[in-house]
Amino acid sequence: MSLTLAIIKPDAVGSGKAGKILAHLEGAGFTVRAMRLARLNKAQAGAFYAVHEGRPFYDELVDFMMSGPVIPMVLEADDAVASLRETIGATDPAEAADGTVRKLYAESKGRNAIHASDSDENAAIEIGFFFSNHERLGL
Ligand code: IDP
Ligand code: MG
Repeated sequence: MSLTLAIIKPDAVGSGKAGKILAHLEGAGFTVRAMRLARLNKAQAGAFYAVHEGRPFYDELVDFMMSGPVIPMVLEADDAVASLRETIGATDPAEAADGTVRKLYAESKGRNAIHASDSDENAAIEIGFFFSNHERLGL
């Protein structure tokens, strides 16, 4: 078993889809090991997505991620990072496979309902970003 970080993004929380997305993730076999509701400020949203700094969509992405509450969660599964990427689908919902979270619930490439870590290394960093007590939680 391994861990990854998901974030239900402000578009999905704001439109009342968080519960359906959580049920979808549980139905896909993920176990929720930690979860909270957070409100990111500009510095936090900018730091979380620092890898994208300089890209044309960076400012829009930071503004979007601080536009409303988000729900970060630690998910556990076999090969959690790759499994979650498959479960959420492609970045752009127009290109996401049928039955994926983004195909079902995302509005657009920018407002795409959910974040998922892209490597074990980044999962560890991103879990630490939201769950500073993750060692105490046994994660
Ligand atoms: P990912 O979330 O599928 O890993 P990344 O390429 O890491 O996709 O991009 C991070 C986030 O930035 C995306 O989830 C999306 O919200 C936003 N984003 C990426 N590309 C674009 C774009 O071309 N236009 C608008 N927003 C984008
Ligand atoms: Mg990414």
